[in-house]
Amino acid sequence: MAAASNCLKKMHVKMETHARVVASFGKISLALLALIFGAQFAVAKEKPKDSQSRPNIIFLFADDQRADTIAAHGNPHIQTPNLDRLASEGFSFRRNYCAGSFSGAVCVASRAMLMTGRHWMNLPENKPASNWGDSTVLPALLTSSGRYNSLIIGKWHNGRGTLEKTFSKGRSIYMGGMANHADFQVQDLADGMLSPKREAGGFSSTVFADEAVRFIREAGTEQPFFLYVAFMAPHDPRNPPEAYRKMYYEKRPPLPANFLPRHPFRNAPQAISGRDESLAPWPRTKEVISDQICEYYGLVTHLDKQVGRILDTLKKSPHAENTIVVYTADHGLAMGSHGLLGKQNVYEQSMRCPLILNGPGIPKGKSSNAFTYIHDLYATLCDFAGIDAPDGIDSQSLKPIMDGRAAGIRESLFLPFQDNQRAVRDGKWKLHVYPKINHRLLFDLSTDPHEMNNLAADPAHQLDVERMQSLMESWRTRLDDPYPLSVDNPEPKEPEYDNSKRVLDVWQPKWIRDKYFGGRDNHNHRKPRSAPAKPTGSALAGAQKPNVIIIFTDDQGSVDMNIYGSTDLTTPNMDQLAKQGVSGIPSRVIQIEEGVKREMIF
Ligand SMILES: [Ca+2]
Repeated sequence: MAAASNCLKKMHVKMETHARVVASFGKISLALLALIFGAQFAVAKEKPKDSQSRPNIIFLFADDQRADTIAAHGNPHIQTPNLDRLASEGFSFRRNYCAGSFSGAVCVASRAMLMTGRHWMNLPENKPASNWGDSTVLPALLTSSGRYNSLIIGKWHNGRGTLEKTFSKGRSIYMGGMANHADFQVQDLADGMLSPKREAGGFSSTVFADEAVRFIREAGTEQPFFLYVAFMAPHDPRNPPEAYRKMYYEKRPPLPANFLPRHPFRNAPQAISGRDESLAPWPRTKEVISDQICEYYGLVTHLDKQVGRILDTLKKSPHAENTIVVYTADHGLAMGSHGLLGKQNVYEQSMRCPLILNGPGIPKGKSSNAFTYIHDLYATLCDFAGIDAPDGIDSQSLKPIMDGRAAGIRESLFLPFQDNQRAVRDGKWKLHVYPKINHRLLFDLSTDPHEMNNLAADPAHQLDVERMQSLMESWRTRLDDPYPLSVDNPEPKEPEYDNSKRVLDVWQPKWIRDKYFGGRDNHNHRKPRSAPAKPTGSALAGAQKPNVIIIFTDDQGSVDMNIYGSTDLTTPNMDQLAKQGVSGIPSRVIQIEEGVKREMIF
C-alpha cells in the first residue's frame, strides 16, 4: 500500500506545474524555492521555428569522461586538440552533472534521464533502465515534431524496447554497457528492426566516427538531421591503441590531488564489490593508478582524434553553418580519487562531466559556471529546434544562458545515488549524506574543490551543515525522494576490501588481465557472489508472480489433437489442458529452414 501510495503521489507531482508546486509546498519558504528554481521564471520561451530553419544536431556522447580531461578546460597534461577547438569555437558549461543514479550502472540512469528529460526519481519505479513509462523520448520528438532525420550510432545501454521507441534508423549500434574496444560486435537498425550482430571491424571510437563521417557526407539539405553518436570511450577496458597509452607512459600526468590508497568508509555497496572498483587491487598504489590514468587519457586522446575527423567532415560539408554540435559525457569517473576507480559515488569527479555546445547563434569561446544537468539538453535541443518540450519534464533549456539572457537556471544541485548516497551543493558548500551508515561530509568547495577536508564535525560549521541539510530536504520534497537520510540500525562504516573477490568481466583483454589481474581469466562478471537478500517490498511482489512451464513439442500440426478434430489420435491429457486453459489460438512458425513449414498450438 505504501508503495502504491508513493507511486500515486509521484504521478501527482509530475502532473503539477511549477507554479502549483510552489502553492502546494506550504512548509517550504518561498525564498528557498526561489533559490532552487528562481531563475527559470524569468526566462521567456522563444517561438517555434518552421522546419526550414531548424538546425541539424550532432550529439557526440562520451562514456565515463571526467570533466577535467579537456586541455582547454585547464588540464595541461592531456592532449585534446579537437575538443579544445570545439571549446574555443563554442560555449562550455563548466559545472555540468549527471543527476545521480538508480543503479550502479550509472550509464543507464544517465541516458534514461537524457532521453526522457526526467530525473530518475520521476521515471517509473519498476525497471527505469528500460521502462520509461509514458515519457516522450527526445529523438522521437525531434523526428515527429521537427521532421528530423534521426540516426543512432554507437552504444545503446537501455534495452531493445526503448531503442525501438527512440530511433528507427541506426548504424553500428552496440547493444550493451561495455565491450573490448578492439573486438566487439554491432548491429544496424532499419525501419525499427535490428539486424543480426556483425563484427565491428575496428576500434570502437574509429568505427563510430567512420559511420558519422559517412552520414554527414551523405546527408541532404532538404531535411534537418539529428545524429546521435554514443562512443564507448573512455569507459573501460582501458585499452586504447598502443601508441596512445605509450605517449602517456612516456610523459605521465600527475595523480589526482585527492588520490588515496583506499576509500576510508563504506560509501556504497559497489565500492567494495563492483566491477569498476575491481579494476585494480586494494590498496591502490601510485604506480597502478598512474598506469591506469595513462591508459584512460590514451582513450580520451584517441577519442578526441575521432571527434576531430567528424568536425572536419562537418566543416567541409553543406551543413557547416547550420549544425549544432553537442559534446558531453554520461558522467565522470574516480580514477584514483578518494581511493575509488568507478562512478558509483557522489564526489565531483564522478558526477561532473564535460559539456560544450557549438553552432549557429552560440557564442564562441565563452563558458559558464551555471549548474546544469546532462538532462537539461532535452529542453535545450527542443529550444534550438523550435519544438515545444513536453510538460512535466525536469529539463530546463540552457539557451538563455548562452544568449546572455540568464546567468543560471538553478542555484543548487542535488545528486542522489540509489538509497545509499545523497549530495547537495551550491556555489560554495557541498554536503554528502550516507544514510546507510549515518555519516555526513561537508566541504567548502571554494577553498577545497577536491573534497578533502571534511568540516561536518567542526562546531564552527554546524550552521552550514544545517543550512545544506535544509536545502537537501527541499530537493527531496521536490522530487518526492522515497529514501530516508538516516537509518535506525546503521551498517558498519569500515569497508572490507578483499582482493580475492575482485570481479573480472569478460571484456578485459589479455594484457589487462595479465597486468592488473595476475593473468587470471576465470571471468565472473555475470555470477552474483553473495546470497540473495531476504525478500522485502517489491521483491515479495516478485515471489508472488506465477511460475511458467513451457512444453514444446516437435512436428505437431495444429489439428494433431483429438479435441481439434483428429479422428485417428488419442490425446486425452492435451485435450484436458486445452479445455482448462485458453486455447484455439493457432500460431504459425512460418519458416525454420528453407522449404520447411511447421505449425503448433499454444
Ligand atoms: Ca558511462
